[in-house]
Amino acid sequence: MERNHCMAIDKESLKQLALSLGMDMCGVASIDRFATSPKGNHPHDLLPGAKSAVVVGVRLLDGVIQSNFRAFEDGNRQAQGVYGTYGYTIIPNFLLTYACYAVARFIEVGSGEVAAPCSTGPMTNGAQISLRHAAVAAGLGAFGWLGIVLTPEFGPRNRFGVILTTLEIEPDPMYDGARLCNPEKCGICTGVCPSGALSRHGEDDSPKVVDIGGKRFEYCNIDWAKCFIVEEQLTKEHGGREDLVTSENPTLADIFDAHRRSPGDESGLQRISSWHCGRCLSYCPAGDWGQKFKSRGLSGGPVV
Ligand code: B12
Ligand code: SF4
Ligand code: SF4
Repeated sequence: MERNHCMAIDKESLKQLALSLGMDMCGVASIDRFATSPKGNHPHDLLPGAKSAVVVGVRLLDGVIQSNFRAFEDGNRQAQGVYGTYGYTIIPNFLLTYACYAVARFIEVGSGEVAAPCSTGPMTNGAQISLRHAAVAAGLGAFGWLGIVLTPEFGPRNRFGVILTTLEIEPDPMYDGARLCNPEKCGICTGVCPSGALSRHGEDDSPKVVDIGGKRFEYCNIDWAKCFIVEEQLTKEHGGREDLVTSENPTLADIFDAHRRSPGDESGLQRISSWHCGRCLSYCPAGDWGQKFKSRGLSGGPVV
């Protein structure tokens, strides 16, 4: 088959392709917006000469998020499997993976430039780039105190995928809308976290401060080991069958040791499923949470 390597890529067609594949958003960042990336996590560490990062995103359905409330508020633990499947492991992870591949293929076939789709999450082989920093760089939203990206429509209830390319695509503007998070007044994410993984605003003298495209963002300090314990049910207190972690102040080494000793899960696609929490994401009020969940009687509100 004859290859057409000379056509120019129309950005709108690229975005339409992403939307037609089940994406809810798509934005483009120029690589200069990653100037402050730590060594090893810069787009050029994955694709030397990359000029643009295309970021696609899917929202999580309200019906999927509310299954978490059935688990957290009604004690219906089976209900959370809906979130595991449709909000985490399978959809949206595979939707993003397919969309990243299709967008990369569209760029390569249409322009002759190189396009590298990145891993999107569980079961897709490693993490090459920070998807959350890329989503901010592409103008899709801004960091919330909880450490992930808020969009005006869906708050943190989104997932992202990234395609790096040597093709120069006109970047979208960075998010410049209304402030989405006010941690001085809110703090719900910190309050609902069952393991205290998220630092409290004002009580922590070193929040993470990042500069992306000349804009300053701030988010909490996250203790990843504490998050893993709940997400993966590594203790009885957090729903596990045994205490795979016993330390009061666990380190990531304790977590990896627990992974080695874990017998693994009997259902689902992950050997150790990591979708058992998501309280910070589920209860964050950004993205019309009150109207979507509280006023419909789907949640009684966060228990802080
Ligand atoms: C593994 C993983 C987890 C693990 C552990 C995370 C860890 N860091 O050890 C666990 C299971 C605990 C976890 C938890 C959650 N996760 Co998670 N996770 C990931 C995953 C797949 C890889 C993380 C990683 O290693 N990234 C690579 C490193 C390099 O990125 P980083 O940690 O963000 O970068 C750090 C530095 O290198 C530097 N940096 C890197 N690049 C750049 C660039 C610039 C410009 C700057 C300034 C700095 C910088 O800054 C960071 C701070 O140290 C990412 C997807 C991804 N590839 O990022 C999702 C991801 C971050 N998770 C996501 C989500 C939703 C969650 C949960 C809510 C899970 C849930 N149940 O729903 C919680 C959130 C907890 C919280 N409040 O943050 C989403 C966030 C979406 C969003 N709205 O922003 C992501 C982006 C997946 C996706 N496909 O969308 N997660
Ligand atoms: S996912 Fe759960 S354990 Fe992890 S930071 Fe959010 S609330 Fe805390
Ligand atoms: S729960 Fe509140 S403080 Fe936390 S990220 Fe959402 S809006 Fe910000």
